[in-house]
Amino acid sequence: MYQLYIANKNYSSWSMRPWLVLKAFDLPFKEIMLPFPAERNTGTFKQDVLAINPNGKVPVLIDQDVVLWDSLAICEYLAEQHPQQALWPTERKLRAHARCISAEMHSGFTHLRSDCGMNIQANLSEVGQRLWQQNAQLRQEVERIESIWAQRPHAQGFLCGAFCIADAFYAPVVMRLLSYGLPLSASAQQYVETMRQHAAVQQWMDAALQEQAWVNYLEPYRPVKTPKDQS
Ligand SMILES: N[C@@H](CCC(=O)N[C@@H](CS)C(=O)NCC(=O)O)C(=O)O
Repeated sequence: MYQLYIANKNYSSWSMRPWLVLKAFDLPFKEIMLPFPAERNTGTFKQDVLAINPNGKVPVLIDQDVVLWDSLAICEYLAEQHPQQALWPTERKLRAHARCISAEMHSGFTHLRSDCGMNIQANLSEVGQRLWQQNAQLRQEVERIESIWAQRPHAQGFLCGAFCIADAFYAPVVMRLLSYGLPLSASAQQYVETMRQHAAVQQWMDAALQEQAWVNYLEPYRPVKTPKDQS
């Protein structure tokens, strides 16, 4: 059985991608959570990940004697191992499109990624409004994401029709857009809803909402909870 090492579901956008692919395609795996430390460079997270992966990051997939890191490499491996399932679309042109938009996500959208870190529990719509007004590059990136989503074959469907790796790559984007309440067209809102209704996405979100951990260096916007706030 595969072993997938991930970090906190609330924060770890890269972990979410292969986890969703494994769940969505019903591929049996054991999940191993290595939580981020509360403060940067503390705790055992880094040494625990380095013990299995020289890159020192999650996600990591272990398949017997094969160790894979990097979400895209993991998803490509899974697609290769399960050719009978359409992890990538079966149609050649659609598959090429799915690969391009996944790679575009993997290597791009730096403003969205750095300014709007994934934080499923948080309602950061006020922060989102401010960022939206101040950051033209963020607006351009969201515009590009909307145009990618608008190319999906059916308004109520996924990026290439049925759920595939490309959707798993855009799932954390959906989480960010929700937390930061960034303005979206009706078509993009429909895609957000389609994603939210996917059983695997729901499972990930539910688990993220249950988490108690507060990772200080991934919380640039929410005020730290004081004992008084919690009472
Ligand atoms: N490109 C990598 C990025 C992996 C990554 O940055 N993972 C984060 C967690 S979401 C991590 O492990 N950060 C810990 C660190 O950098 O020390 C992938 O696709 O898997």
